[in-house]
Amino acid sequence: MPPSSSAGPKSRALFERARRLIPGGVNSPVRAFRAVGGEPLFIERGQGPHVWDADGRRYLDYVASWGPLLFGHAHPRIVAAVQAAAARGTSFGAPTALEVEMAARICAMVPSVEMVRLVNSGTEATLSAVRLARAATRRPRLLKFAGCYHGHGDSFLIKAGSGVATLGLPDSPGVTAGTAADTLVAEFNDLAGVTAILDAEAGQVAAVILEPVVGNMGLVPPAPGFLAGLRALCDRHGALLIFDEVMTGFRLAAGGAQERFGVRPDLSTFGKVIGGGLPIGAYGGRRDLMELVAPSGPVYQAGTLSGNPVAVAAGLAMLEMLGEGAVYMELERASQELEDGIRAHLARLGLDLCLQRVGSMWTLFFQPGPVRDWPSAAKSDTARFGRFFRALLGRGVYIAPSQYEACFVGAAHDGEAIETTVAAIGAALEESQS
Ligand code: KE4
Repeated sequence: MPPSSSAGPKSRALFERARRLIPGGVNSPVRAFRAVGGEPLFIERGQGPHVWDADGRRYLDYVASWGPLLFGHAHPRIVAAVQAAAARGTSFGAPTALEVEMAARICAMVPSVEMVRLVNSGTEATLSAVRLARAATRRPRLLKFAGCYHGHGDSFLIKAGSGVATLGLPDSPGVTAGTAADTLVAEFNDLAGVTAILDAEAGQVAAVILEPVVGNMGLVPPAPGFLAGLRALCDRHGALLIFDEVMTGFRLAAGGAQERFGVRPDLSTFGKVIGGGLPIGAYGGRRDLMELVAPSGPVYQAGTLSGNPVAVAAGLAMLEMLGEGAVYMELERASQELEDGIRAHLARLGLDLCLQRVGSMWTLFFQPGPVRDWPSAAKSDTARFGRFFRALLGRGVYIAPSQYEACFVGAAHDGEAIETTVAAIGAALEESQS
């Protein structure tokens, strides 16, 4: 079946049924295609760089499960690891050797992580890291950045990115005024703004949390000196620096964005890649902080399926593959080829659009740019992005269904896939110019 710019009959029927049973018909808002119009594709299977929808249509996939699938869909080594682990039992509620190996790998790959706790999602990782920071500093406030997304924990749903920005929900009902009062918001890349808040809130800020490279307002890199400036400000004010590397971890480098930019946080959060597509999260960092976590310390955090052997087996297979070859060089080469191709079409068509990329994460903003923070990201022409998204889908390329998300190149995107993508983007840009 040829690809289509809109959902086929089987996806539509599934969506109709789903909407009666699941809020909005989806188990996560950003999947609902609300920002790009039309109904979501229901995906039936994936293989390498492709996914097939319920109507049998094939697409080159740049969502990649929102980041985890660095080696594409259904990689044989990950599938085999999952099958073998599941055959030994899916969960024990007891420690297993695999979890120790995973902790050792994370600590070896990310030098700032001296100790780590596995959880089941990025949200669990970030809310646990913030609880730990508040306990360690005995301070109530958290400073985050507009447009950054750290999962759906109450403290984070203040001017958040990702689906919150996509749906235009500035904050979420259900978050109490008290909780919101303890979350301070600065603009990304604005050190002066951070300085002013930390000065005004002297002694009250437990931590500064950020995506060191933002994926959740679209791809926004840190300005030169921004991350190092935050490190110095946190040191001066006795606040902890938390890098939320749920999306960037193990993707932008073996040691994540902190390796790429050479800034050492006190705590880091992870997810996605370390689960190989299965549910997982992790938080870790300085030993003196992590030893405060129960049962070694008083900061409580728990999880029935934390360190689940099947998820950890998939993640270990992923990390093993990351350690074996020049995958990051491969990702950089393919991503650069994609960027060069898109820029050539923008020049050919005389389109003043803003393409931003760090490593294998990229976003084409429908505005001249540059996009440095949420206010600048929010100037994007989201209606035009929606037309582009659908024109691209009709040409068999499936990117993130929101202007405020990153797209992901994977090791399975070979030369042919990149060439096909570049051609489709060129045609979709032409079609959606009006
Ligand atoms: P989860 O709870 O969704 O596993 O992770 C939350 C999270 C935390 N931190 C960062 C930097 C993240 O990107 C995420 C989740 N990312 C979104 C994609 N923008 C997940 C997609 C979704 O919400 O369905």
